[in-house]
Amino acid sequence: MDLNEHVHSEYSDPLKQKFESQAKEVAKTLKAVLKENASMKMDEVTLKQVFGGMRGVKSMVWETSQLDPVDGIRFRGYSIPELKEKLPKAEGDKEPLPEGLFWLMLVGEIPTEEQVSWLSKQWKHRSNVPEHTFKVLDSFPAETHPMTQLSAAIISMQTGSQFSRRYAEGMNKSEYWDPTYEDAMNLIARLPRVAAYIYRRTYHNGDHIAPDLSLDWAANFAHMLGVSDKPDFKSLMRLYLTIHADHEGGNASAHATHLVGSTLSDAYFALAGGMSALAGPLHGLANQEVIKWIFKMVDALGTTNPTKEQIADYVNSTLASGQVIPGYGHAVLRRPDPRFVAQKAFAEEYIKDDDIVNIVWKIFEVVPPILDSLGKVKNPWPNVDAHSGALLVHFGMKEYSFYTVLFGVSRAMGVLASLVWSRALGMPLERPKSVTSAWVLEHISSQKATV
Ligand code: CMX
Repeated sequence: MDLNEHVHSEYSDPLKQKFESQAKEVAKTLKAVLKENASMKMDEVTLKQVFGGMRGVKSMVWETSQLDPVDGIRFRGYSIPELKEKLPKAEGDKEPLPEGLFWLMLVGEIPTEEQVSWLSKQWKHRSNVPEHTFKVLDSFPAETHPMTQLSAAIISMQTGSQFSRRYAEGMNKSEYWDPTYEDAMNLIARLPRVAAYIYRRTYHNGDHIAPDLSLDWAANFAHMLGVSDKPDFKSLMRLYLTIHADHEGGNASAHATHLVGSTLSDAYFALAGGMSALAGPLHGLANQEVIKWIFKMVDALGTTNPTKEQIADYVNSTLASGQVIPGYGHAVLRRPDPRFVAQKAFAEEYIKDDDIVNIVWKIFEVVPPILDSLGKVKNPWPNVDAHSGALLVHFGMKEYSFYTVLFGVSRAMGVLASLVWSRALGMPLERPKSVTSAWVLEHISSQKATV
């Protein structure tokens, strides 16, 4: 038995109890509904969708959040402005505590201050990272991309998976959700320490900063990163880690976690799969690409105060060289991303006259009409990644290759809360049907012949 397990077995767990009673109810209802309506059509799939990355095909259940193309993300029905208003906050801060969002995603209720403080303490108790994980990280060359290090660190902690151990011991199916919950809680608790370790070894000569267990989850992470002593940086981390947590189930990191988890791989394997998806430039890596692109623009133009005309020329040259404008466009959204809007509001409140923030705001005016004029981009508006880098640079974190790790620490909360739900609802192995292109051509001819 590891130390963490010993510590939390002595605590009664109100979140787990609440989840269990809710999940049992939901599972019972869904079983009956499914039996009665099994053949009801949920969607029709077109050829364009088959070749077009399955956009919009309704084919999975994801309890923790839902995305509307116009209104944006809602976590258990709550928009980001509502979360900012209703979730418990640290003393003297206006930003929500991510612990509160995890509670909400898992059981669908806005937690009380006491419940959030209980969860904060739980994660502290569970935050001990195994020694071999640090050894695995230390074995990587310093220039290894931080997302490679993050995935490896997550996989290295799989040695402590309670799900895998209990499965090997012959656990009953009805219990799968329980060790998945334990694995999820342990993983989320440890990620800030792991991520901060990656940051300090990669960019600060391994000069590590010990955790401060008097702080909440996000503030302790900010502390261990050692980027800025300003309380506003802790506020930013609380907001950042809240808004990046979940974006319904079809996005690549969520879907990858879900797919891997559906094989009854444990939460460590599943999250590492999700993080590998997040590491792609069309998804989470876009946050580093945005700031890299802005830095290159500043260099090329020779000014940190470019005019809108200069920015437009730079945007056009990026497009002409066959590259996308990072931070713009989205597979589902059709309006400025509310996560972009929340970060802009943060900058308006906390940051005055910052060159890179000002550039981000000018880009926001310049890029949408240009993308619109291409006539093919479905959403010319900024997504979450368009703003986050500028806020981090403001507080002194210029090492943009680390940014996707921050996204990953947050995303773990949503995808792991959903994994616990998938196990509780007995979701089966995911196994859609594929066809060859020859089959598609034949199918088209036979369909036409019957008309
Ligand atoms: N710059 C230039 N062209 C873009 C574009 C952008 N920001 N966004 C879309 N397009 C292009 C696509 O490349 C595609 O062109 P082709 O037909 O020549 O291949 C066309 O517009 C249609 O694409 P779409 O249907 O509007 O967008 P998709 O659903 O296929 O892709 C996304 C969505 C996010 C991958 C795309 O908008 C993009 O590449 N954006 C830049 C990268 C980015 O910011 N990713 C982060 C998304 C948020 C996240 O997951 O973190």
